Order: sequence, then C-alpha cells, then structure tokens
Amino acid sequence: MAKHAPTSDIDETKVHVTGRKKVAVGVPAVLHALQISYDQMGVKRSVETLLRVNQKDGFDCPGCAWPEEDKRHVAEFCENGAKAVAEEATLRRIGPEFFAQHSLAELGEHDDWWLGQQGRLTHPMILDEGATHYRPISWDDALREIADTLRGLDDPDEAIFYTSGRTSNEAAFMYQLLVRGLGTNNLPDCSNMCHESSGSALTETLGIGKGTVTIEDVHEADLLIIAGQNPGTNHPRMLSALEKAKKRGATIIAVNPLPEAGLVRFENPQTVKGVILGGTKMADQFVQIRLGGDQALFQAIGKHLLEMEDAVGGVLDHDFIRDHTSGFEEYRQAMADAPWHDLVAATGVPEKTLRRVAETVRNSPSTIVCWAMGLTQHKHSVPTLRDIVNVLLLQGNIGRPGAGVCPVRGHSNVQGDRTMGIYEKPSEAFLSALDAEFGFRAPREHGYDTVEAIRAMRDRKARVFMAMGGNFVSATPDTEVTEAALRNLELTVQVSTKLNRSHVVTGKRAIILPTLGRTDRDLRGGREQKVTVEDSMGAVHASRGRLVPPSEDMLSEVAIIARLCSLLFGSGVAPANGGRAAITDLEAVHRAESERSPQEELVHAVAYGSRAPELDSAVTRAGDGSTGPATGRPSTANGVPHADWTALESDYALIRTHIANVVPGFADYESKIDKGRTLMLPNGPRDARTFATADGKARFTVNTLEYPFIPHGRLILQTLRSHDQYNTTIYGKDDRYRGIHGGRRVVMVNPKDIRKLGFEEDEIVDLVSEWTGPDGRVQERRAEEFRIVAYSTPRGNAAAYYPETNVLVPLDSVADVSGTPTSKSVVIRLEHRG
Ligand SMILES: Nc1nc2c(c(=O)[nH]1)N[C@H]1C(S)=C(S)[C@@H](COP(=O)(O)OP(=O)(O)OC[C@H]3O[C@@H](n4cnc5c(=O)[nH]c(N)nc54)[C@H](O)[C@@H]3O)O[C@H]1N2
Ligand SMILES: Nc1nc2c(c(=O)[nH]1)N[C@H]1C(S)=C(S)[C@@H](COP(=O)(O)OP(=O)(O)OC[C@H]3O[C@@H](n4cnc5c(=O)[nH]c(N)nc54)[C@H](O)[C@@H]3O)O[C@H]1N2
Ligand SMILES: [Mo]
Repeated sequence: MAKHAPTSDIDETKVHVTGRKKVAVGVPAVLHALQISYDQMGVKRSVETLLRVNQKDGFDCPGCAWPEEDKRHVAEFCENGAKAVAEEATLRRIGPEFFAQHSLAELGEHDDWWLGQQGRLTHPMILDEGATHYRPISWDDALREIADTLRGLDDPDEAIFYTSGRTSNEAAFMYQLLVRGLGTNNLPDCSNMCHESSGSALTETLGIGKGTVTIEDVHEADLLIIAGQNPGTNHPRMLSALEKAKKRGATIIAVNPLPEAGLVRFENPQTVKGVILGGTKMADQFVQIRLGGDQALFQAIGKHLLEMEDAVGGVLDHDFIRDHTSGFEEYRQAMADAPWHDLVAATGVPEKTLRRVAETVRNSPSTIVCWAMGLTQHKHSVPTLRDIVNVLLLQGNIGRPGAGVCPVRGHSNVQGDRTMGIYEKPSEAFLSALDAEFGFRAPREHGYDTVEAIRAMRDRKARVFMAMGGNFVSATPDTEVTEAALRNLELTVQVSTKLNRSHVVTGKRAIILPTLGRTDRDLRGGREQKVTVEDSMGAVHASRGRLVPPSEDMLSEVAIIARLCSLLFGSGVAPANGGRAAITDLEAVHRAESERSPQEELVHAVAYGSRAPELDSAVTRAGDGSTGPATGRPSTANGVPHADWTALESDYALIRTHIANVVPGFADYESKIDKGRTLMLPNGPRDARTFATADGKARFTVNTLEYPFIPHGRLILQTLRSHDQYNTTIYGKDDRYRGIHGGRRVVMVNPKDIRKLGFEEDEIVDLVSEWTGPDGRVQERRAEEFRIVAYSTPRGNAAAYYPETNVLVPLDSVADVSGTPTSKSVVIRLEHRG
C-alpha cells in the first residue's frame, strides 16, 4: 500500500469474526504498528520518528497519559502509540485544492475514518455563510474574523471554548487566559466526558482530583486491582509496568465484564522471554462483573474486611484511621447493614467469589486500585469511586509506597490541561493568582461543562464555539441533538491537525485553523520551542517535535492563541512591569509586512514556516507603531489581561514563567524540565498524608448502593474502543484482540441473550435506546444496521463501539455530581430489520 488516502468508506458487509485473542502485544503487534507507520510515513520517516517517542530529547507520545519509566528502552512506544504517531506524522496532506474538490455536503457523507485518513490540514480555511465549500483565508484575516465576532457578542458567556486533552501546558495556560480575559469560564473539555467522576470523587474524599501513586508505586505494589480498563489496547505501556510488578510478586485482579486480552496474558516484545516463552500471565483473578456492579464489589470488599476485623482482628490500620480520616463509624455501620444478596445481585458474582477477592485484599500489605472509563461513565460513578477510596482507607493504603488510587488518564495531557486551568469551575485561589499575574479580574461565575455547553447551544444561549483540538461533534453524546445545536451557531472555529466530523457539522460560518502536532518541529522567534505535558501521575516533562511541519503556513497552538490575545487585548505589557514594547495587534503586523524588504520577507516566511532564524525585526518595528489596548471587547468592566503577547509567542519559556507564578508546584520550572528531567508536582495525600478536604482529613463516605436496572427484554449497552481507533480517530477496521475484523458496526451480546431475545448470531439489527426524560415520557434513539456478535459478556450486558453508538446516549443521561455522560450504561433493545 502506498501513502494514498482511501477513496471510500468502510464496507461493513465484510465484517468477520475469529477467535478472541488471549494474549496482548507480542511480535504481531509490533509488525502491525510498523505496517501502519510505513503506509502513512514511509520507512525512513517511520524509523526516525518512532525512535524519538518518549525519549528524553524526543516528544511525548500523543497516544496516552501512561508515564515513562526513568530508564528508557530504545523503542519506548507501543503498537497503539505508533499508530497515533503515524496518524499525525503522515505524509498525506489536504490543502485548498482538497476543499475546492469536496463540498461540505459531500464531506458530510463520509465517516470519521475516511475524513481522518485524508491527511494533515495545511492551510487556514473559512466557510462563508451560505457557501457550499470551504475557501482558503490568510491567518490574519481568519484571526481577525474570530476576534471581531467575539467582540460583537452581547455577553462573553455567549462564547464556548472546548479543549481536547492533547494541548500542551503552555497552550492550555494561554487558552484559559484568553477565555477568562474575554470574561467567561465557559471552558468545557474532554475530561468532562472522561475522568470527571474521578476528579469529583477524589477531591471530595482525598482533597486532590488526581491519583496518588507514582510509577514506582505500581512496581512495588503487592496487589493491583484493575477495574473498568482495557490496558492492552488503550494503555499498552502499562502492561510493562504490571509485568514488572508481577515479577516482584504482585497479585493482579482484573474486574471487567469482558475478558480483555491484555488483562489475561501479555507478551512483552522488548524481552526475549516475552516473545519466546509466551509472556506473562497477567490477572491472577478475573472477576467478570456486570456493567455498573463495581460499587457493589467494593462495598463487598469493605464489608468483608470489617467482618474479618471483628472476627480475627489485624485487618485495619487503626493509627491511620484515627490520625488521618473522618467518618469511619458511619461507614462501618453502613457496611454492616449492606445485605449480601444485594451485592451479589449487583455484581452478578457469587458471595464466595466476592469474599475470595476481599481475602486477597485483606492479605495484601499494599494495594493500588487502577481504573478508567468502565468506572467513570455510569450514573453512579462518583459513589462507586468513593467506595473504592473507603476500601483503601481501611488499610491505610494512601500515602505509602506501593499503595493508592490510580485513575489512568486518557489523552496524553488531559491532566496537565486541568492543572493549567482548563476548567469551567476554577478555584478562587487559581483565579486570584491569575488576576495578580496579569493585572485584570477574571470572571468568578462558573461556566458550562460539555453537556451544559450542548444544552446552551441547543437553546440558543451560545453563538460562538471554538475548539482547541478534539472532535466535539463525534465525541459528545446524543449526536443528532449535538449536531443540531452546533448548526444553531453563528461561528464555529476548529484548531486541528486532521479533518474530522466537527469540520463538517458547523455553525453558519466556520473556520479551520491547522496546527502543529507533538511530532512537528516548532520554530518560533528563531528558536526551536519545546512544550511540556503532565502524565497520569503528576510528572511534568518537556516534549519537542523534530519533523518538518506539513506546510510552511502553520502556526502552533500557542502562536494562534497569542495572536488572538493580541487582537483582543492589545499590547498588554503591564505598566508596572515596564516590559519591552510589544506588538499590539495584527494590523500592526500588517503594516510592518507592507514595509518589509525582500530580505525581511524571506525571513518572515521562514519564521512562520519551518526553519526560522529571525522574526524579531518585523515584530519590533511593528511594536514601535503600536498604540494602546484594543477597544470594544465584550466586557471591559474588569479590565483585560496584560502580557507581552508577541514575546510569549516567540519564547515559550516566558509562558512557563507565568505558569510558575500562578500554579503551585512549578517553582524552577525551566531548570526542572531541562535535559529530559521531570518535575514532580506536589501531591498532599501521596507525599505527606495531608488532605485538603473540608475537614482536613481523608473522608470515609456512606453511599447508597446503586446499579443499573435492566428492564425485561432489554440490554445494558457499554460503548467502548476497538483496538484500531484513538477515540473518534479510526485507524482501521479490526479489533484484533477481540477477534472482530473488517467492520465496526457490531454489537457484542451474550449467546444466551441472543437466543432468549429471539435473534440470531450475525443477524443485522437496529439498536434502539430507551430513556425516560424529565417529563416521564420514554424517548427512543436509533442506530441502524449492527451485526450481532456472540461474545463473552455477562447476561443482560452488551458492548458496541464509540463513536458509532453516541447517537444512542441521551444528552440528559449523566453521572450524578460529575455530569459525565453515561456512555457505559445505555438501556437498549435489539430490533429486527423489516
Ligand atoms: N489506542 C487507544 N488508546 C487510548 C484511547 C483510544 O481510543 N485508543 N483513548 C484514550 C482515552 S481519551 C481514554 S479515556 C482511555 C480509555 O481507556 P479505557 O477506559 O480502557 O477505554 P474503553 O474502551 O472505554 O474501555 C473501558 C473498559 O472498561 C470495561 N467496562 C465497561 N463498563 C464497565 C463496568 O461497569 N465495570 C467494569 N469493571 N468494567 C467496565 C470495558 O469492558 C473495557 O474493558 O484510553 C486512552 N488511550
Ligand atoms: N460513547 C462514548 N463517547 C465517548 C467516550 C466513550 O467511551 N463512549 N469517551 C469519551 C472520552 S474518554 C474522551 S477523552 C472524549 C474524546 O473527545 P475528543 O478529545 O474531542 O476527541 P478525539 O477523537 O480525541 O479528537 C481527535 C481530533 O483531535 C485533533 N487533534 C489531534 N491532535 C491534535 C493536536 O495536537 N492539536 C490539535 N489542536 N488538534 C489535534 C484532530 O483533528 C483529531 O481529529 O470522547 C468521549 N466520548
Ligand atoms: Mo478520555
């Protein structure tokens, strides 16, 4: 296969099913990754690129947020990381000719796989009102159009600014500043659909919205419980860490409705033993739990531990409970009252098995619980995670080696984006630090999260939507409602690397701003810039791309935001700082451009392209002509942030200085990340058993048991990832470990349910979701033409891929407290096709 994009979409009639794989990774995975890389990048670029993944002088893998180990292998990447890299480092390009050839209507007929396979975006494009095609636009005009529209709003809350979790710390920090400078906290992000439930539960109980373990803790744990996570596909490098723990004698318990390959057995391609001897048996115990049964499982463990304490003693860490926790007596009483038959019904697991799992926990000197989307995307996710914390607190498993909570993050910098202030409900401490640093007053009123943002667009309370990465239309629930909501808007803006459905479902006007990805060299101000990211365990490190960007006409995310800030807030040098004169807005750049000599013209072109030596001449002269801040922004009542936007654009270290002044834990930022070093962010529970909760203690909580009710003749559907996708980016059509090949419109159902419900294996059916709305009426949503695949899943539980099934997830079906869409528990029925 050559480096050509596909010309047609997936032919779903070609789907076929083979045996489920019992082993993850191994040599076939490596070969598969290399094949995809060669197709997209050719051999030379593949080798050059892949050898830089996660190296100390290289770039952070855009795949997942699992941390790197300190001692790196030559090839510190996994099959799916390699696919993520190939997707970005592809040699395919789509510029103005592509958009001239394909109308919006035609692009709308294609699926996300086809759209993504076309190549990297290279040029800013605009869709004028009523136009059938996008047309090219200059950067200046595009940014001015955005700034003018934002200025024209009656209220800054009419604008919504989404972030996906790949955005670097530097870009994220600048982006939230732009948004707060405008006067709104409307900063929904992918985290709202992802680990928001973890953040909510952990902040309440432990006083920090993050995990409390390091990679060394994972290696040192005696027991690792892995619940609601499929690391073989979604965090393959985690398997190496688990293997290491196992070699040191750790026990692993996998809790999942599906027997996922990586959890069963793992072949490490980096060790001879892994390849020759068939790898490591991963899970010592596999608990095939019902969807949504995890709260009951952890209540059962807690109950058993308390019973054993009464019976034989020596189970609880009394000192820890006395010194560091509150609410123990209430929890003990609630667990004493919890009936076993409820716990068994909710989990679908016999009491004997539940007790066996609990015994393993009892006998473990140090325990870590890891989880991902299987635990965060249910209505009762927050209480479920609180009950996990309860179990860990009983044995003092927080804040000592080899123990703690480990929410395994998704996007490679989703955690860092939050640290940088991408949050619709920012803390007062963060906002006042921001105010002081930039000489303005940030808005205090909370903004919209992702679901609230869709409601606001649907109800015409919002007029502008901008996305820093991601694929909002395909990633969010209730696809039809969301698409209609976006079409209500005046302007939609997407800062993206690749084409996706969010460029096709637009407001009346739409702008695409192509941007650099992790693998691209980022030259600003004549210097090669690096950015920083934070992994799942609070470790911050630098990332530096090395590839020549897809076109000369590209700006980094940081540069795009800095220029918008400049247009909106003008020359922002705070008088108190007496900083150097700065460029005020793009008009000034424009004036400078028209005065440039051919020599300067060349320098400028190079600077904004790929190999820039010097940008400063144009900038400085433009700065000379500058006047005060721009006027007419939506709300000037609280002033605008002051900063030297041009300087920030051309030296990201200056952004890091601002970050260090605003966000705790970043002192000596620059030197701590120098030469591949890592800055560990402070973590109270982990480092010192201090808990920033309401009462300063780690909190036991009492949570009423909940689990999904399966109505007669119905199934609970979880929507999950195949092995060949990165969220809405579809790499290919195979789910190799699950033995499903050549198509994605499949629904996995227990063979007994297939028969009982009156269907046949391989039958093509419609999936119809049923949801009782606030008015008491049952709403139906339909996804057509799915093939039934017999699969090992508990009775009453089904599974199908996201995003094809997002159309079934009701917008109002969200988790309590966190507001996360309930993507892992959708009530459906199967319907024969007429
Ligand atoms: N290759 C690749 N890597 C990725 C991604 C990707 O799409 N592709 N996405 C990234 C992102 S953003 C994220 S958030 C992570 C997602 O990583 P995961 O959370 O592993 O992703 P899902 O495919 O949603 O898998 C959910 C897992 O939980 C199980 N599960 C579902 N419901 C329940 C339940 O009620 N209880 C229990 N115990 N288990 C349940 C499912 O069977 C499945 O194994 O991966 C990140 N890494
Ligand atoms: N039904 C269902 N829905 C779900 C989930 C589920 O399990 N089930 N999972 C949820 C989860 S966990 C998440 S995190 C969300 C994901 O939601 P998003 O983060 O919004 O979606 P992605 O598919 O990761 O976004 C991919 C797009 O990001 C752009 N991109 C890639 N790299 C870069 C970059 O470096 N810079 C910029 N500017 N753009 C870039 C590309 O244009 C690409 O098309 O989906 C959620 N939706
Ligand atoms: Mo995620």
